[in-house]
This record gives sequence, structure tokens and C-alpha cells, in this order.
Amino acid sequence: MEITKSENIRNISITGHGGSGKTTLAEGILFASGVINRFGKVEEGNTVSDYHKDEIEKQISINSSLMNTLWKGSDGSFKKINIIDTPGFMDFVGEVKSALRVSDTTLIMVDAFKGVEVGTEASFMITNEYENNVIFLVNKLDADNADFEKTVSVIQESFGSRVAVVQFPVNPGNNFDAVVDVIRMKLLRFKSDGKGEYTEEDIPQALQAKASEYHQKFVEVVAEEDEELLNKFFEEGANLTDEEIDFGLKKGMRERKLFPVFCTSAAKNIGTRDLLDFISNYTESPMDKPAEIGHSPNSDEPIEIPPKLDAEPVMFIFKTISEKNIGELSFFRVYSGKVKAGMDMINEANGKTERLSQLYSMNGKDRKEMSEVVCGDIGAVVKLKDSHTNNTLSSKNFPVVLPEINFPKPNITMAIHAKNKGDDDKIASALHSLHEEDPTFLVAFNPETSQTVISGQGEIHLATILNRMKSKYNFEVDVTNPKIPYRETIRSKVEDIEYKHKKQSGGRGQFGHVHIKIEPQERGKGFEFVNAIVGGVIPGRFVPAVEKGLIETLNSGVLIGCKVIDVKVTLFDGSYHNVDSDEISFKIAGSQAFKKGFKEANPVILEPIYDVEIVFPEEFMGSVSGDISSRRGRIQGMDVYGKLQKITCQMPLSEMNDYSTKLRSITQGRGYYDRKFSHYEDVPKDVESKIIADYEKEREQE
Ligand SMILES: Nc1nc2c(ncn2[C@@H]2O[C@H](COP(=O)(O)OP(=O)(O)OP(=O)(O)O)[C@@H](O)[C@H]2O)c(=O)[nH]1
Ligand SMILES: [Mg+2]
Repeated sequence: MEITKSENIRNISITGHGGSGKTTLAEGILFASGVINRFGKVEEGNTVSDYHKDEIEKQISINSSLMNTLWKGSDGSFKKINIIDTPGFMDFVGEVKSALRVSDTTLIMVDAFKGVEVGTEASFMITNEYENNVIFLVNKLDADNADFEKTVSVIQESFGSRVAVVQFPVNPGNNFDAVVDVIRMKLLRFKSDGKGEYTEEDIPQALQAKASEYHQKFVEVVAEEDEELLNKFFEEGANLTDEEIDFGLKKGMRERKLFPVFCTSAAKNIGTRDLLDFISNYTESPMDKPAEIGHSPNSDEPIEIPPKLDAEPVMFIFKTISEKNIGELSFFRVYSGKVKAGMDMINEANGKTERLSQLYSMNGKDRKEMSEVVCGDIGAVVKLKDSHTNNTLSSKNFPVVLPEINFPKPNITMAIHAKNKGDDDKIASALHSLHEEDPTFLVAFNPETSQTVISGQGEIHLATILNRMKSKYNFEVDVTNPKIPYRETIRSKVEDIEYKHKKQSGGRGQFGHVHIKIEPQERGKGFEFVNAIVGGVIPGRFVPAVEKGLIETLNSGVLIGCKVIDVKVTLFDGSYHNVDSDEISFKIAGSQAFKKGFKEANPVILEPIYDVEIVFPEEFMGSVSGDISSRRGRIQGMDVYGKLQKITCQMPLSEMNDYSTKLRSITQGRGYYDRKFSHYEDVPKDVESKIIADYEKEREQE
């Protein structure tokens, strides 16, 4: 295959709310451009993009997939269009972020009946973050209830007035087959063969007024992009030339001020060919983009990486998947120079050299070998040893690190336990590779609770990952809510607690005898041990053993098996036996005295309290605040941001397990939150008795 020039590359992502038709559109594009000769359907599980088993089963996209096609531009040259189809379900938003990190233009699909939804808003926010140009597609115009005008007006309300309609549908609904292109002022009539072919007709009399009105509005929006055009249009009342329209349109898109709107029926493959023309002729190539700003591996010193072919090679890995029979496949974009099969690159994250073995261009799971990947292009490479998502590979002569994908923080945490104890180590390694594939899935071992905890974007996300673990590695696990790291402490002083450990059973016995005083310390002061033994009533060599016994008990807890904090213990008296006393005996005595005294010293359980910030549309105020109080939360502040409401509050961790799911459900998916640990606080008495009872029940079962 001829190698495409960098200026002929277009990097496009397709995003939007779940089910808006992204995967169907990608399939239609591949079909219209001749990459495939059958138009697969999501329902039949035979699309190029949704090829994973779980995607076919659920009929939704879970992973983003990379595809590409060639399309002839009006300048006569073929453009290589890289297409990343992303999942719309919010649990997989990490995939959208990584796709947009390497795209230049995003097609945001909007359902012509449902209008702007959570996924639409989220997509738009991510295009802001990664400075993608945006094109809106109003899709499903073949559906009975399609409402183009209403959909456009909500797009305008949500994303600003510079939403420029470049097409309107002639006959939305069941018989949909034509749109009016208000730039060219032509009617495009699509054939029903699913190949997306169309013929151009003159605009019929009955539609001319509407077409002119849209054309006028379009030109007005375009003119606003430039002072000179604006003058010409408004002051002189003159129309703009084709060149001026091209100029204003490109400038507006590049500056992310102008968002063209197209009409499609992805299912009928209507609107794809003219969209591909537009992408080829109007959207930016990687060479039009400003230089990426990276930094040197050893400092924050910024380094410019201009998109230039004759420069040192720099590539960025935005996605990693592991496929049966292939192993790890790393997807990357070249930001400068070009990379060739057989080349050695340095991974600046760990200083290791990676040899690029085979390079591929991808269409879903189909790979085609490439001898080189040029600046701006996107490809895949197999069998990198020590490189993962978010790593930059560069040449020895030009060490540089590119900005990472800012993956979303987890919303939900669960504890997992191997069904078969012997699998523990193997499961740890499987979890690790699942994390490499999906950086929004996190794994950690919590030494305090001795649990392996996994975190992710939502219940469906974690369920999907565990499913993958089962089908790929064949491990079964149980999932529970993670244990809460409670703390135990005391509220009052006990002056004298005596404990004598004495055992006489043939041979040498055991003897350790202590008197201790225990008292509470100020929060945060920790544990303090005071040795107040005088006159050698306990020989000096046994004192550390007493302290050791205390520390062990502090760590393993007295009431519910959680750490004891902020206590002061004074060892002030005791006795010993010449033969029978040893370190073990004094350790036991210290530990037992402490347990006894702790229970008399008005013990309490403390729970972790988190600072939580919740952002959601104001109409959900009642249900969000009601839910906060039902979780023993305390609202501390409220702010308004446009149409959004922000609540700042404190909530006990133990009440937050299903919070992300609940918040999503009571805000129709529009609310999100962030949290961080604040402090420990007394558990209310009724909750305390329940925690103790649960702990005792668990102990009995063990
Ligand atoms: N009537 C009609 N149905 C469509 C159209 N486009 C897609 N669909 C249907 O809508 C459903 C979802 O389509 P997908 O292509 O999977 O949508 P998606 O946006 O990729 O969905 P996710 O990846 O799960 O977010 C499928 O049943 C499609 O057949 C369209 O233009 N018209
Ligand atoms: Mg999809």
C-alpha cells in the first residue's frame, strides 16, 4: 500500500451517548468506502468495530476500536481517514478520553429524537480537554419520531450559538432519503442500497425559502469568525464568496467556535459519503495542528514537538489490548518524524529500549502490515515488552515525554476474593494485565484490611472486567463491599490495670506481671509508651517485650479488629520470677492488660469521613440532598455554576459504597462527584452496636 502523506491524514473519533449509532456509522463508512463488502449490524454481532465477545453479547460498544479508510478529496488526492469508534456508556468514558487524546476531529452523534443526553455532554467536555474540532451528526432521521429542528435547538442551547446547520432533512421519518446541503445549495437524494450513494438535484421550489434561510444563517455564523468577513456581510450586505466561506468555516472549526451539523441515518447509510467529503476537504490534518508541548524526561522543562516528517520520531501509546494468539497490541500515534518496523525506540518512562517489530494499520480486529507509520498517523505495534498506555517512545537523540491521558478517577471500589485460595498469585497477575489494558480499572492490596480491592467507573465496568477475567484466564472470584478501615480509641483514663500471666505445666513455667495506666491522647498524637518502672521490679530487658505486646494489640484491635489509635500507656509496676519470666510472658501480660483496660476506658469506634463535592443539574436538588442526609451526610456549602449545582458535604465512607450508581440514577446520569479523605470521627452509638455485632458474627463464622 502506498504510504499516505501526513497532510492527507485525518484522525477522527466518533462519540456520543450510548446507542446513538456510532458503531453503525463506522460500519457504514467502511462499507461506503469499499473496505468491507457487507454492511454488518450491531444486532447481528457482525460489525467491524464491535468484535469482542462481550460487545456482541450485550450489543453495545465496550472498547474503542480503530479503523481506517481512504477517501478522495476534492483536490484529487486520497485521504487516509483513521476512525476511532468509542463506547457511549458512561462506565467506559476512559476509552473516549484516550481516543480523543489522539484525534483531531470528533463526530458527536445525537439521536434525532432523544436530543442532547449525558453522553453528548460528556463527549463535548472531552473535546474541550483535548482540543478536538467538533462536527455534530443528527442521527436516526429515518425514525418515526425524529425531530431535526428541536434537536438542533437543544444542541445550540447546550453548546452555543455557533452551531451551524450545513444540511437539513427533506423528509425525516420512515421514508427519509434526502437532505438539502445549504452550503452548496443542492438537494442530495440517497439510494436505498445501503452503499450511501446519492444523486444531486436542484432544490425544489417548495424548499427554496427554507434552504435560503438556512444558507443565510450558515453564512452569518461563518462570517462571525473573521472581522473582515463580518464587515462585508453585515455592513456592506454582501454575500461571501466560496473561498471566504471555506476560510471562515475552517477557521471557526479550528478555533473550536463553529460546529457544523450534519444529517444522517447511520442504519440506512444516508449521509456518510457527503460527510466523508467534508472530512476530507475541511477538517484539519495532523500537519495543521499546533506543536504538542511535552517535557524532558528528567525535568518539567517544556519541549515543543512540531508535527514534522523530517524530525526525530516521537510516538505516544494511547491504548493497549491483549488479544488471544497475538498478545499485547499497543495503539499509538506518531507526533513527529516517522517510525519503521525494526526501529529501536526509548520508553522515556522507564528508560528501556523497545524494538518496534511489526507495525499494523487496523480495521477492528483485522491487521494489515505497514512498513512505516508517518507523522500524524495512527497504528498498532505488537509485543512491546515494557511499554503501556500513556507512555511516550522517542529516539535516543530526542528524549521527550508527551502529556498523558487524564483518566477519570474511580467511582466505585469492591473487594475480591479468589474462590480457590491457591489462585491468589495468578489472579494478581491477571488483574495487573487487565489494568494495563484499561487504566481506569485499578487494583490495590489494602494491608490494613488484608483485602485486594478493585476500583472502576461503575458496576457495569467492574462486572465487564471480571467477566473478561473469567473468560480469558478462567478464574472465579467472589466480590464483596470492601472493609471499612475503622479505628478504635478510648475516651477516659484507667489508673491501674493489673495483669498477671502465669503458667505452670511441668518443666519451665511462664511468668509476667504488669500494672499499667492507660489514657486517651489528643487526636493525631498516636501511641505513646512510658516506662515508669523503678527499682527494677520488672527487669529492663522485659520492658520492650511489654511494649511489643501493646503494639501488636494496637494493630489488631480490641473491639472489632481495627487499629487502635491515640492512646498513652504507662507501665509503672509489676513483678517477675527468677526462672519462669521471659519475654513472651511479659508480651502476653502487656497485651492482656491493655485489652482489659481498653474495655474499661470508655472505648469508641471511629469511622473515616470524606469531603465530597457533588455537581449536578439543579432540578435534582431535592433528591440529591435527601440522599445525602439518608447517608448521614452533612451539607457544608452550595454553589451554583450556570445550570449546575455544587454541593460540598462530608459523608462517612461506610455509607458511600453504592454512591456513584445511586447518584447516576437519581440525576439521570448527569451528576458526578469527587471525594477525598478528611478525618476520623466517632461512629453514632446505634451504628457502633451494629458494627460490633457484625464483627462478632463474622468471627463466629470463621
Ligand atoms: N432507526 C435507526 N436506528 C439506528 C440508526 N443508527 C443506529 N441505529 C440502531 O441503534 C442501535 C444502536 O446502534 P449502535 O451503532 O450500536 O450505537 P452506538 O452509538 O455505537 O452504541 P454504543 O456503542 O453502545 O454507545 C442499534 O440497534 C442500531 O441498529 C439510525 O440511523 N436509525
Ligand atoms: Mg458502539
